[in-house]
Amino acid sequence: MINKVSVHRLVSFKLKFYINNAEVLHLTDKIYVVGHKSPDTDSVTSAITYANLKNALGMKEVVPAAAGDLNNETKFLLDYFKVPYPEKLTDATDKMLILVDHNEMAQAVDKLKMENIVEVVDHHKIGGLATGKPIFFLNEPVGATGGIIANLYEQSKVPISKEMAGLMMAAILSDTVLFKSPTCTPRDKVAVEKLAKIAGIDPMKFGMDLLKAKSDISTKSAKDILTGDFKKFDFSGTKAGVGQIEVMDMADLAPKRAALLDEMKKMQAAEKLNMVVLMLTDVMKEASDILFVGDAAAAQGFEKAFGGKLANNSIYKEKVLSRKKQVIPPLEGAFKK
Ligand SMILES: [Mn+2]
Repeated sequence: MINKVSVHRLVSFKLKFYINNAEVLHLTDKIYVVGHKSPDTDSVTSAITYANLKNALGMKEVVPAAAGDLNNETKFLLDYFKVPYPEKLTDATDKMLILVDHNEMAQAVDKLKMENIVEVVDHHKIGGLATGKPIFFLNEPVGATGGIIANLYEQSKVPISKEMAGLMMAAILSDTVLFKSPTCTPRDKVAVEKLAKIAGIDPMKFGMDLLKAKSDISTKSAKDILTGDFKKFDFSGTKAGVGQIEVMDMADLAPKRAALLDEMKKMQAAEKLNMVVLMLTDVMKEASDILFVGDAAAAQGFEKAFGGKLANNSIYKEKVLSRKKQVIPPLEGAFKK
């Protein structure tokens, strides 16, 4: 009988076969699980929890990594559960990778070759990946990769430890902004309920602590804020970078606004982008002030995307919290040729 568990075992077996295969013997014997650059909590915890699952399934060569420095929220979380920080991986030369929480090469670790991707577990739009061989590719439209991985534990009949439950729960709370984001699905709420029981934690109370850690910008420079959660996109040839900072009170960001626009201009020039966008998201008011810096054609597309006129380098949008669901799709639509 082929059930989900045996499919998963088969995948693990297949992976082992690839490792033993002569054509990949020159590569490192490790397989890194890694999320996107400018790693957020879901990216980092998905790497840790998925590597832990693989280890439990006997694949000891799988190790977690982070594609950059950890943010304050992730550090708070890992410290709370006394889980060690994963190693930093910024160069994928000759390395085999399992991608979690992203599937676009523009967001992946530098120098990654598509043929060295052995698996993908994600919850984003599919962005142009092409592999030479069949790989395990699991992408579901839910609020966080953490919930997908929790399901994989269940399907594989691997017990979830208190620590791993806490990490996956936090990933869902963080990515869905405490269930407020339109990306949140009923499955995310069910998963948090289950995981919170295992972790022995009040999820909403802990979620507020996570938010506080995330929105603590007191020690952050304008550059830190811009690059802390920044992703690159290609909208029909228009090269864009879209960052986001979530705070509990937008007023905290007002004194840094000029410096942020300055950093965005520098970034646009240095990275040769047509535009740089930064969402200043107030999670309590559930609104975003969307800052824009870019060329004239990009400005036109930006205004079309959000149905407004740029004033003082931004358009303010009520009820906009999600880059993935409320900012990237309209931008993609506006630039479509
Ligand atoms: Mn995510």
